[in-house]
Amino acid sequence: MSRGFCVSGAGKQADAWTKRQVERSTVSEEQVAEQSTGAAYSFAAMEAKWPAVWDELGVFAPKDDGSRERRYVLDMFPYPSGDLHMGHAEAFAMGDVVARYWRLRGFDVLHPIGWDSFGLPAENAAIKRNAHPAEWTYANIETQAASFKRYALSLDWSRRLQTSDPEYYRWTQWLFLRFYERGLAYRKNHPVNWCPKDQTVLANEQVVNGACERCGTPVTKKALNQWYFRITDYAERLLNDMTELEGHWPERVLAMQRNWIGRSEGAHVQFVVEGTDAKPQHEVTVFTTRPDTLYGATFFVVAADSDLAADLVAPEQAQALADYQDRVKALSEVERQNTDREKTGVFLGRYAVNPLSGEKLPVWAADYVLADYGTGAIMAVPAHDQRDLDFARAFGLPVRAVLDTGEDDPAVSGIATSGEGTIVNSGPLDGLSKAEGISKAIEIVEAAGTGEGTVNYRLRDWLLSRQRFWGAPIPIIHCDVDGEVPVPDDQLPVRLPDDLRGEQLAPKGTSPLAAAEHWVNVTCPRCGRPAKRDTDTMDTFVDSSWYYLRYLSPNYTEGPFDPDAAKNWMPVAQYVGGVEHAILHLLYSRFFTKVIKDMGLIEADEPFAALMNQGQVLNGGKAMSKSLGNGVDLGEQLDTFGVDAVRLTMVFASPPEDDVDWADVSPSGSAKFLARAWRVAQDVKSAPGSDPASGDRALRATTHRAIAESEELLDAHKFNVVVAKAMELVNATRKAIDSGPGGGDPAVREAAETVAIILSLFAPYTAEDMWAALGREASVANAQWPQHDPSLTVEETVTAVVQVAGKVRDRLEVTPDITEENLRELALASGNVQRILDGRGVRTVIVRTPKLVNIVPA
Ligand code: ANZ
Repeated sequence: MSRGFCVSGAGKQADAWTKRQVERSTVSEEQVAEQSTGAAYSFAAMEAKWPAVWDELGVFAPKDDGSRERRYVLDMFPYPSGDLHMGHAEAFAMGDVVARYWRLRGFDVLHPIGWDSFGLPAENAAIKRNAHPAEWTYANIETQAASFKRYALSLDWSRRLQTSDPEYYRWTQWLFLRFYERGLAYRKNHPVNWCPKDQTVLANEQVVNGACERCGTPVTKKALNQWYFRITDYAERLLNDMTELEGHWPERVLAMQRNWIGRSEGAHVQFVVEGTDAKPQHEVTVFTTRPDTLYGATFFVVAADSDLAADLVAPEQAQALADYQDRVKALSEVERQNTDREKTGVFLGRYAVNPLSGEKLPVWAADYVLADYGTGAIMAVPAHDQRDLDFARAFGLPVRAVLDTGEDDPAVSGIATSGEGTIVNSGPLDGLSKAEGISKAIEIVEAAGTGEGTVNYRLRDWLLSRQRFWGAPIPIIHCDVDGEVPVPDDQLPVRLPDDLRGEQLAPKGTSPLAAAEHWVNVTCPRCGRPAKRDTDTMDTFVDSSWYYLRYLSPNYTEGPFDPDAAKNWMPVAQYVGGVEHAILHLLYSRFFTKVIKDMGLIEADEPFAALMNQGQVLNGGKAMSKSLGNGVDLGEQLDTFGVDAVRLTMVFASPPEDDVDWADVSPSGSAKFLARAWRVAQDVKSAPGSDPASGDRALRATTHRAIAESEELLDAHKFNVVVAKAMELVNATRKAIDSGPGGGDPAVREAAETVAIILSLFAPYTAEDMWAALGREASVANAQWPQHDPSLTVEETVTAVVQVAGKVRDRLEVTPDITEENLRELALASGNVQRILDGRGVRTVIVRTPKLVNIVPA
């Protein structure tokens, strides 16, 4: 926040900054000044000049009139914590290449920007500074906006939005109510992940290795009345529609989503637990993916922290269970999830009857069975499930193999077998394969009415309540008479009170909103009696699940977005962002899109047709961090090298998805190259529009090959190689000017214009300045991508004559730079030569590349 360059609305400071930079940047470019006859390359002068021109021309707003094919390019919007950093600089540079390239290719490109501006950091900052979170948030947004503008991204600023604007969260609340009406938002009392430090609940997705994703504090469980979105209703569609994304999203992101949704095919099988008070008898259902192993079940386990354990326990074991439950509760999630941990459990004094074999299995409670997966109860098959085997060995329970896989006996080896094989010891299933056994077992239990085939998902409903202040209030009123009552649409938004600040926002386990009595106490919209507002706010992932739709019509007042605009623009053609959002944000956005489609408001099934994950910016092989002290300040980099050099370095360092190590790159090298390219444009002497056909053919071939290759490389997102092509072209052009046909040759102009157009993707200031030097009107961003002439890009060939014993026997078309070895091989492989040699050996082969081969037979 202390960087000089990004002070918004401070005209004087900005001017002073410009002057300073102009001085600084010209001094650091001696190598340019050397060959310069006129002005020197000055990034600061360009950075001072062009933004106003672009603004005035409105270069980056889409026409949106249907005259061109539309394409929507979107970068994951930033969170306004301080100023932009190197990571932003990389991600946004990549997205901008795509937006700018498509614009040059004649598409109508939408490339908007906004802020994901609700969330905890603002609230924590407000507590520290005795301020309102909005003050910190909006100040940071202005800082970032100024930096983005300096960074010359081709954004349409007119669509800017902030999720913490009442005009935005009004529609977040409106969408919540539509979800509510459809039964997709509901409240239940449930043990939830609780961060004792942040004093708020966390979604499963926000718990990483048992700890709070944000602060690393071990997460505990707490029973609370919470709001959920029923995302599980969409599990199947979220999974199946991924086929549409195949090839357009990184494979690893698709794999992570699939894994998160976690579809398991299997069966529900009912076991009767004998001797409980339940009338007639207690039936407990298990979920198993391996019904073929039913005869191998030797015990039965229920989740220790589920109600089931208490329901089933025999009186004489009740105390043992209670003691065990206390032990489990004291464990952190980290400890619980540790798979190496010794298995613990307690016998409940009951037996469950195997519906297939009639065998009685001891019932245990253990913490390795999770309360909220499947049914919270399992049949344990130690021979074929490692967790069960570990448990069996810990408590001396029997192990019985029922699938002969040829592997070592698990009872002896301690390793459960899981391969293919033949079923044994299993009555009617004997002799079948695993797959046949699964089908047959399901058939049998279905016929007997003791079970059925089923599909289970790992995905849980999305817990969206947060007991924090800086988020969209949940638009529900609680009335003693009418229960949950939605706030009527015409009373939206339910605004946050603006008189809470500082300590009043501190986490207390209940939402700070509960303390704002004037805000909480309302009348019931249905009966008019005194009632209370819901005091939770929404997870900020709700805000970011639909922002891409709001950009389409940011001022629309009839709904969250104009359905016609959505028809025109959705889905997003290229989404760009970090792989850290591979699960949460993308899954939630996909869910929102599907629900909104079901509401009839959009046609797209998926929000993001293509996804690009940019890598990280490292320093010295490590992620930049305060603790390592290896942070690189973006503002300083921009001040020293200029925007274009930093952007070019980001793009040139590696393909977008790879990490960039700032210790290994050379922004000063990029700056030198840009100066060189710029100098080329200054030295062009022919008039704009002069016919390149009359120009130097070799340079034209280089230019047109660069165009053709760049197209392919850009489509494949190999932006770094495109930069290399531009460098080659600059070198060839320099050579043509200095020692070839000279700056007056129309082919030199063609080459220089091509350089400007290609560079406009990575170095917009330099490219615009080159364009102006070439006598072209602003903006190069609106230029047409040049069409390559295929007759110029075909490789030249020469004719090589092949002689056998001095007589010409064949002629081969080869490239002029063919190697001696390759030409020899080609000649010897010739059909004519083979025929003449007719099996005779070869004494010697004389090769004169590229035109002659003489073969002397033995
Ligand atoms: C018997 C069996 C035999 C199993 C076997 C596996 C192998 P996925 O694939 O992840 O869905 N299971 C079911 N519910 C559970 C819970 N709440 N907590 C812990 N484990 C649970 O895993 C399904 C398998 O995990 C189920 O199939 C069950 O063990 C166990 F050779 O049943 B299986």
